[in-house]
Amino acid sequence: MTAVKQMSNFDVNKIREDFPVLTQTVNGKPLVYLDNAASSQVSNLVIERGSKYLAEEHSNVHRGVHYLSQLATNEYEKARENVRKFINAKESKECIFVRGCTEGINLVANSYGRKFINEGDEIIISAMEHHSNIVPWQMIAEERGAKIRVIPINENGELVLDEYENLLNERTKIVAVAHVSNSLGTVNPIKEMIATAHKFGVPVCIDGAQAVPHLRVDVQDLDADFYAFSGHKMFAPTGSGVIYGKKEWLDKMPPYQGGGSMIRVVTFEKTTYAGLPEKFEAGTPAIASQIGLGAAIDYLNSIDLDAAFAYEHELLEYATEKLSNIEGVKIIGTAKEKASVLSFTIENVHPHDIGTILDQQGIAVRAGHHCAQPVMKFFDVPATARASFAFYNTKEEVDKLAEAVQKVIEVFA
Ligand code: C6P
Repeated sequence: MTAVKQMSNFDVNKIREDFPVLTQTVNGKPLVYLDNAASSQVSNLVIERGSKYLAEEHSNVHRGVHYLSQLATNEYEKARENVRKFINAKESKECIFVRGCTEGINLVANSYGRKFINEGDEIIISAMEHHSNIVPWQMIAEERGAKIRVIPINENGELVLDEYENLLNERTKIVAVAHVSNSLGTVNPIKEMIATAHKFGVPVCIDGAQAVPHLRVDVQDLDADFYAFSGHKMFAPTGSGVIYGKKEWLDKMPPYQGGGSMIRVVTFEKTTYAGLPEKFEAGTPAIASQIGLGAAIDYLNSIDLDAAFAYEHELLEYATEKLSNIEGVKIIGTAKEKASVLSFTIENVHPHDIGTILDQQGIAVRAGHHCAQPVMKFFDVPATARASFAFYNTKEEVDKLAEAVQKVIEVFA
């Protein structure tokens, strides 16, 4: 047995007071919420901000001269500015509000794809992508007569970077890759990968859904051309999300959807479009949710975020050690650089049974293919059980997870 390390001094109990959902019991046991990669929980600050908006500010944005509409517009744009600062975009108009990471990637695939991808061109993705970063590219590739090329992974769940370099060529029109894998937890060296693509003049679209809630992200430092993420995985409500795009690209790209708000002049003969970001925000947006995202960022800025991220990483290491020490448990995804996610299988037990038995103990994990079927195929498993951590989780919760996993093994022995 390997010795288990001590945790840092991060005051997790104080942080937990900010998240009311964590105080409940489930199946008669205190809730242990370890499904943060699917959706993380929201703090009181976000709940209160949402209530205030609905009680006092609710109105449509960018449309009215009246007081409430102006108020809602100001708050909505303040949220965008919060996002800009949080990811260090140059301008807030480079941060397009979308429903989530999926919509953000679809926006780039459709808009960039229809303009820049042609017959015989190539799109590079990786073997560890979530379906959201596979299917939109397959759809546009089929429409435009382009080919999908895939960066392979190794047994640890790391990208084979030599192969990546070999895939890049004059036919490559875009690279789309995850910052952090949702099924393996691997943190990819995207800064280096972006620099490599840029040597070929190829833009890169990063799926940041699992990165923004766990790592500092600076889109200018990364030199990312596009960067997509979802609010509901970063302590904000569902329906909020962002696709960041460099202005140089977004200016050249056609609108993704047509409708209200994204136009300058409409006649039956011709329509001209609004500038950024409105060009990409057709129709009434998810105003309350995006304001909630702004509040979630306020919350993250109010805590010692670097300490929180470091603590969460220690928790992942602690959990990895604990589960690795249980006979019959196999960790899927053993990359050197990992964040938040611990996928595992238990010999002769289906992951859905693991999920059900853990739920009986009040422990929420995800069991399934995690919308990453090619990853499951690579590791030759039908599914995995996945514990995913946030900075409000505790060492005691990891202990409960390990005990419950032991119980699963006993039940099925
Ligand atoms: N992963 C999970 O349990 P949306 O659904 O648009 O908010 O996010 C899609 C998405 C894109 N990329 C990655 C890396 C993701 O992890 C996700 C969502 C959830 O792993 C739900 S399948």
